[in-house]
Amino acid sequence: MPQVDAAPYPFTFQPEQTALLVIDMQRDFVEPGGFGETLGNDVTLLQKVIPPLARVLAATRTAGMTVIHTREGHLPDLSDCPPAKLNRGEPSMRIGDPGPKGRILIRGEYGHDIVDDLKPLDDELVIDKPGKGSFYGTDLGEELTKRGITSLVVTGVTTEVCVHTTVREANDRGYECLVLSDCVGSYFAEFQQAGLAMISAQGGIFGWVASSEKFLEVI
Ligand code: TIU
Repeated sequence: MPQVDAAPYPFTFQPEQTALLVIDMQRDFVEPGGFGETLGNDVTLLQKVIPPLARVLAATRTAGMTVIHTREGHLPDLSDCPPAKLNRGEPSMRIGDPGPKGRILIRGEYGHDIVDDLKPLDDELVIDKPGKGSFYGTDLGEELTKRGITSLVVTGVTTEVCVHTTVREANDRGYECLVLSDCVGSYFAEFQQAGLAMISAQGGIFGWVASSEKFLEVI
């Protein structure tokens, strides 16, 4: 079985039972004029994730592994967006407001879609999710079961928000998770560091952490 040099100890996996999960690499989070910027963030900080993630995506496709993408967003009538999420904080624009890349975080809008460099292939599953976790309000669990997937290689944004929530949900559902440190990104350097440390602490309380280089060495 392939073994990745990871913290807190090597991560072993069966490629045919492992999926690459690419979380929320949407224009709304990584480009100006989207949801991330309305929350007051410097979205350019997330763009450094794209080149290593593109390499991992290409390698997992070549290896014939399952690739699954997620997108955070809401229905045009906002019926799946709780008022608590809509009203939280003091955003410069709210979810559903018209922005330069279309309505903020609304399914079907240009800003809601995945960046060109990581565009899903036609046969790759794209999960639309209303929350931070990829399991909440979606059929991700059923889709993984259908495909016989038991391990996840987790990438995407942001480390301490959607990536962490998803890894925690996955743990409680019995999945083994490897998080690729340079393929996840945060608007906050200290949260990136702490978020990754929290995954592998306590003997891998939520899973494993490795660089994309270490993962690419074995697939
Ligand atoms: N704000 C923030 O850091 N993240 C989100 O709102 N969603 C995701 O992380 N995808």
